[in-house]
Formats: sequence, structure tokens, C-alpha cells
Amino acid sequence: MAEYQNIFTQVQVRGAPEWGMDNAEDMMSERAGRPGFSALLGWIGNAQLGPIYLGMWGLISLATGTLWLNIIGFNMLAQVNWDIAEFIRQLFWLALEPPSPQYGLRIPPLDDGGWYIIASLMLLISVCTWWLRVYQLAQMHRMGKHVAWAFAAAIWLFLVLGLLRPILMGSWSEAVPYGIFPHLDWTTAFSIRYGNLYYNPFHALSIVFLYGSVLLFAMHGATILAVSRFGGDRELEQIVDRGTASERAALFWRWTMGFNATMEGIHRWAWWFAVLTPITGGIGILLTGTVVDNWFIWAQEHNFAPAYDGPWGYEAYQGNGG
Ligand code: 07D
Repeated sequence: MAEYQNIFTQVQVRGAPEWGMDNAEDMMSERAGRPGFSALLGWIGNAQLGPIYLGMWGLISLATGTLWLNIIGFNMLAQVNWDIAEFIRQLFWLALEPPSPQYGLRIPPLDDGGWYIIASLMLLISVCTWWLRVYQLAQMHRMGKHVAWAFAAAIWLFLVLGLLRPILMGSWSEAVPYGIFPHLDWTTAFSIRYGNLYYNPFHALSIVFLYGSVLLFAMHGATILAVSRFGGDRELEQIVDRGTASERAALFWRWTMGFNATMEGIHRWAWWFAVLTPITGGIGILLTGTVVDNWFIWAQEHNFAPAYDGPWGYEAYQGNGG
């Protein structure tokens, strides 16, 4: 008999495949694929795989996403003279770079950023149509649009990095390159160029929400797992009942730190912390190079970075000669 369950002791219950609901307008009839089962998938989620609803937005998103990935892949392959072995060997270092600075916001030649622009357009369409698909599916299920709006927050940061800031700076060369190490190099170079991103308060805020999300998720996940022996994973059914998993979970926190979230409220905490990570981050990036040129000096001016004297210090930047 299954008594105490944790992540290492699992029982997978398997019935007939679930097809999901159908609404009156039969908008879900485009579900495709015959459902199957995978014990491996069951370890990390639901064992049932499919059916899937692709729809028009899903189709456009997959097609343009595939084009984006392939344009990058073939550009990289061309850079290593179409040598598959070299492609694999150098994969982490290869890049599809944005246009050179001299083109500004004009369309550059294909081999100097042109392919980058085309690929980026594909990615833009892909991400936006995937958002539409998320919104539409929520609508079909008569759900709130919380997932779509949270995704929109991530898209905001994505747009700032690849579209809005380059436009404000007047050059596509400001955009982030595609490539594993190259995009990381870009991140470091960006931080150094603008005087250390740690002094950008919005970067700091973004980290607060990022780490905060991690902490909240750990607390919530752990709490629910800890009361799963009382049925705590059926959260909402038992919010108000005495002696239930929910009540124990709430009491645990109230007795531990004097305060507890509610079963509903904890998900609001999680949603806001996650969503505020890219929202604050996007603000920070949009201000960099447009409004603030050096975050370290900015921090000195606002009295939270040390104001060194001498030829390379704050005074020198002020034009006082140190
Ligand atoms: C990136 C945007 C949404 C993405 C979408 C997806 C595809 C397709 C393809 C699967 C995540 C598009 C779809 C691409 C996928 C396939 C095939 C969301 C994104 C819609 N930092 N930093 C942040 C920390 C430093 C720098 C955020 C920590 C240095 C720059 C976050 C540290 C330097 C930028 C964060 C640290 C530096 C950031 C990201 C520690 C140099 C940003 C939040 C401990 C390395 C970004 C304001 C996020 C930002 C950002 C954390 C250090 C540079 C909070 C913990 C000092 C340039 N940093 N960072 O949700 O918003 O990203 O900054 O040192 O642009 Mg930082």
C-alpha cells in the first residue's frame, strides 16, 4: 500500500487517456495526436503525453521558431566551412552577431548582420504568436489570463534587449548576439561598458525578485510536499477546514514566523515576484546607455558607492582634474 510519498517513492496511477473538455463551440476540436504514456515523464509530471492543440498561432510559432534556429545554425555552419565536426567542436563559441555599428538602424548586408535581422524577426513573430496561443488556450478553457500576462512580462525584457533599446540607441548593433558564450560575453561587456551593472538599482531589484521567487517557490513547494501525507497537494479543496493539510501548513508558518500566506495568496506572492523580475530588469536595461551612461558614477552621485579621489576617481569624471 502506498503510505508515505516523497520524490523518491512514487506511485504512478494510470487510467484511460484523458482527452480534456470540449466546449460548446467545439473550439478544441483541433487537438492532434494520439495520447500515449511514459513512465519517465511520470517521474517529473503527468505520465500522459498528448493530445496537443496546435492551432494557427502554434503552427506559425513553431514554423518561425524553427526558421530562427535554422538561420542561426546554418550561419554558424558556414563560419566553419560546413564542417560538421568543427561545428560540434566550436558550437559553444560560435555566434550569429548583430549588424556592425555603422549601419545604425538601416538594413545591413546579409553577411554583416542581415541574417541576424531576419532571424530576429522570425523570433519576434515566434514569441508573439506563442503568447497569442497561450492567451487563446486560456480563453478556451475559460481560465484567467495569468499565465499570458506573466509571459508578457518576460516578453517585455526580451523586447527591451532586442528591439526597444537598440531603437532608442539608434543602432541594431546594440542587440544581443545569438550563441552560447557570445551572449554571455555580451552580458559581461554590457555591464563593464556601463560602469558595472551591480550599481544599476533596477538590476538589483530584479535580483531581489529573482532570488525572492526562488525562496518563495522553495518555501511553498516544501510546505506542500511536507503535508502531502495529509492530502496537501489537493490544496484548494481544504482551505478552510480544521485539522487538514492546509491548516497545518498555515499553522506551521504562523508558529514559525508569526505570519502565514493563505493557500490562494501564496500563489499571488509567487506570481508577483516572478513577474517583477523581468519588469524591473527591463526598466534597468532600457535606462542603460539612454539615460545613464555609467552606473558606478551614478551610484557615487547618489552617495551609495565610495567616491574615490585621484586622477581616475569621481573628481576626474566631474572634470575637476582629480
Ligand atoms: C532573458 C527575457 C525573456 C525571454 C524570452 C524568451 C527564446 C527562444 C529558444 C528554447 C530571464 C525568448 C525566447 C530566446 C528560446 C529555445 C531553442 C528572462 C529573459 C521571452 N546578475 N545582468 C539580469 C544576476 C551580473 C546583466 C536578470 C545575478 C553582472 C545584463 C537577473 C548576478 C553582469 C542583464 C540577473 C548578476 C550582469 C542582466 C535577468 C550575480 C555581467 C540583463 C532576469 C549574482 C555578467 C538582465 C537588468 C530574467 C536584466 C540581467 C541576475 C550579475 C549583466 C535578475 C543573480 C554584474 C546585461 N541579471 N549581471 O528573468 O534584466 O532573465 O538586467 O552576480 O539584461 Mg545580471
